[in-house]
Amino acid sequence: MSEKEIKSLEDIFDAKIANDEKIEPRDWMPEKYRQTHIRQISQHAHSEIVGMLPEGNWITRAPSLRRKVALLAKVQDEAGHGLYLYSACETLGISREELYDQLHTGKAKYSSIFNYPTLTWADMGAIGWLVDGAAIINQVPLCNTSFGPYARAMVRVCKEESFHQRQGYEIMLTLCNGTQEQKDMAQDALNRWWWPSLMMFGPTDDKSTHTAQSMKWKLKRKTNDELRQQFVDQTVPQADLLGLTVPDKDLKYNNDTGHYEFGEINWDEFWQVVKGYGKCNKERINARKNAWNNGEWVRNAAMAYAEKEAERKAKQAV
Ligand code: FAQ
Repeated sequence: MSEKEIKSLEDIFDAKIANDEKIEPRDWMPEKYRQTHIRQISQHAHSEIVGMLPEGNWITRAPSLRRKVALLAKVQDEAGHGLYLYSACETLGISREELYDQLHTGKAKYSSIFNYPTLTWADMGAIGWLVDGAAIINQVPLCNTSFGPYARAMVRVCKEESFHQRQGYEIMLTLCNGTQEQKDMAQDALNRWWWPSLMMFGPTDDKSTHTAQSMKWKLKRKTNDELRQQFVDQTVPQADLLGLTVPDKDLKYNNDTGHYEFGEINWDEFWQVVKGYGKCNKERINARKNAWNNGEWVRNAAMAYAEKEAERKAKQAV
């Protein structure tokens, strides 16, 4: 392709971004745009399926049939989110096998939050309330992201995340209206999940490597710090309503700005977890690798069936 032809494709691409039109898989796009999307969408997909593990751990121990059904449905939803996202990612020209390989070999990241253990039933409440709450705040703007398949996947994901957030908050509410022991359990879960939830939004804007370019491409519609602030502003009043204390001695409402100011995040802890040294990193990756290896016969059987069906249809067509 001549330089002139590339320039004209770039102009069409830039005009689409400027006019808030969607970029679709068959459209020309800069190679860096494609790679950045593969990185973010695949990391998002991996987070969804690794994110099934901490809660899956509690399905057999849910305290009632009602709680079990809701938790089971939620964990299944996360698998569905992974599927929409892997499919969206595949439209960018990368195969599902390559994507899984990147997860299993540590080449691709997944959200830091899923490397923390789930120690009590209250953690199911805290995850729904805080982790899914943070996920919604991060993902609602992504419904308007510039790449069509990602934006469309996010619409359904967000609807389901909203149910997840409510089921978590309802668990917290029940515990907080229960015995002192139950309320203590809820407080302990908040103490352990609060700071990791703030870390989910990623490094501060001045340390974020991708935000500036991703904002220009309208992949990201809000910065990490903007979303984190929105989460704190929305969640602190919810903690007040539960009668719980947010574990941050520096937290205070600023009447002038209309926002909560909060304490320093432990970024050393964040980077340690991202680099693989969190409490559960090894366990999570091993669980995913085992699922992949144990599922080999299912994939083979499905492929063999698909091949036989194709052969049968080809014969019929003759
Ligand atoms: N964990 O330059 P930035 C869910 C990495 S919700 C690990 O700011 P970017 C629902 C980042 O990849 C959770 N790594 O990066 C659910 C980059 O490294 P790289 C998933 C992190 O992409 C609930 C480096 O740091 N949600 O799963 C994290 O512009 C309950 C520099 O960072 C999404 O993925 C982190 N927290 O902004 C499921 C949403 N933060 O790639 C089950 C879509 C940053 O250069 C149960 N993703 N890093 O090696 C995004 O919005 C963005 O990718 C951000 C990061 C905001 C996460």
